[in-house]
Amino acid sequence: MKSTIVASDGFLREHERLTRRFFMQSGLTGAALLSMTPTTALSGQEGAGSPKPPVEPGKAGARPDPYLTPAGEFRDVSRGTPLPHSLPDDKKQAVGMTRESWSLEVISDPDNPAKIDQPLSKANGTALNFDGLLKLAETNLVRFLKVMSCLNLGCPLGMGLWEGVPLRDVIWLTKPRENVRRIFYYGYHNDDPKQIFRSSLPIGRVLEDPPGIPPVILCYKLNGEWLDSKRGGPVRLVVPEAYGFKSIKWLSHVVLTNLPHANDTYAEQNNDVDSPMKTFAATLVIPRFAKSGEVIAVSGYAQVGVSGLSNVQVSISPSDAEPAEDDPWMTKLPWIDAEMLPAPDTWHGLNEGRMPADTFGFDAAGTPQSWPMLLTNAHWAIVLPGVPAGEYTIRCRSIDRNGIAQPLPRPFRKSGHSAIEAVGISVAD
Ligand SMILES: Nc1nc2c(c(=O)[nH]1)N[C@H]1C(S)=C(S)[C@@H](COP(=O)(O)O)O[C@H]1N2
Ligand SMILES: [Mo]
Repeated sequence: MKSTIVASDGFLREHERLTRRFFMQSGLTGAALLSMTPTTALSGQEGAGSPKPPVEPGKAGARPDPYLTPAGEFRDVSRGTPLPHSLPDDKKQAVGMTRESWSLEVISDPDNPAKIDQPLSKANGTALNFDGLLKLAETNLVRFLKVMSCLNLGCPLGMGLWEGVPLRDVIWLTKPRENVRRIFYYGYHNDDPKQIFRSSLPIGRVLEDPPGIPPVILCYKLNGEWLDSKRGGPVRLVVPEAYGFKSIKWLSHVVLTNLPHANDTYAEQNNDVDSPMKTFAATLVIPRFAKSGEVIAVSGYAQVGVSGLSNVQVSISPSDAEPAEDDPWMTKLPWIDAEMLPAPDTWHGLNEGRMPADTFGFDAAGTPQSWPMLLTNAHWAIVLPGVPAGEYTIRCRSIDRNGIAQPLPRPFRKSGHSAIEAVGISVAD
């Protein structure tokens, strides 16, 4: 039942820094901290990878510890042969994958036409170019934190500060009149229809934002830098509350359609394409061995989905007393509240470590208005009481802002990961 735990090195470093403070306050000594082994598999394969060596407390905090994932450290799940971001520069220039050559067409769907008066098209010479996009940003720039998470993986791909222009500003430029029920959109796909990777949204979601959720954006910056080719640059769509497949890279076309249903490429692979991000907890640092009667320090992160995060709970129970069959959601385990750790005080990777002004959910001083913040990662830690010798299983779960414990309220795999993670620990005298 052990789920995937994959994190970037940077993510672990930040985690070490946050948890060290907590464990020191809890009276844990350096030796106890030294015995902790991150469970993180860094190979990118489900359940694979060798455990990392123990954390050296002396080193934690000695170097920059990014909470934000540097662009190059995101996990990459892009499709395409060749991968569009691996094309040579002159080819990128020729196909519109550079800031100089990029343009976006916003047109009506010929099969299910939406009535729009002024399509943005290459044929009319009205397609939006990069300068035009930056012009829109002068009056309506949007920045928000979001964890990029793949519906089909058990662990986030990276945490970013995404910056761009609301997609609706560009939709309005086309003067839509009627019969607009959805949009679908895609990016450069080697001019091979078989390689197209398309996603879609109801027009209502583009025009209006649910409370506490930022707009859908045409994104051109990540962590304050131009969005690089690997992350979908020069321009990708970013849908804040959605799994990664809605955030199309190398964006080239937005189509307004009267089609009433989703036509995402991801739907063809048996995915629930209307599923916003779920809340779940996972461990990052957990001992595989412990001494009987001695406390056990465990820490991890939680992805904060659309229902928010109230807290994280951890259980330790004998491995031979597995959860009963009539308790599939494991509600009867001895759950103990963990401590949610504060937001980073320095945003390593951003200019001067500061969150820029006008970032969604932050005040003018660059402090988050609430934490944990929706659609980001939060860190937690706990010191479990000692137990007698034996084999144990440690589990963790999130409790969302509605008070609902993981894996509920949406336990099905094809709507995103939410299975409760289980890690074994041997306790000896
Ligand atoms: N054009 C294009 N956009 C794409 C994809 C793709 O294959 N092609 N993959 C999607 C999926 S499934 C995910 S999870 C995210 C991953 O974003 P990242 O590579 O920035 O982490 O990109 C999405 N956007
Ligand atoms: Mo994905």
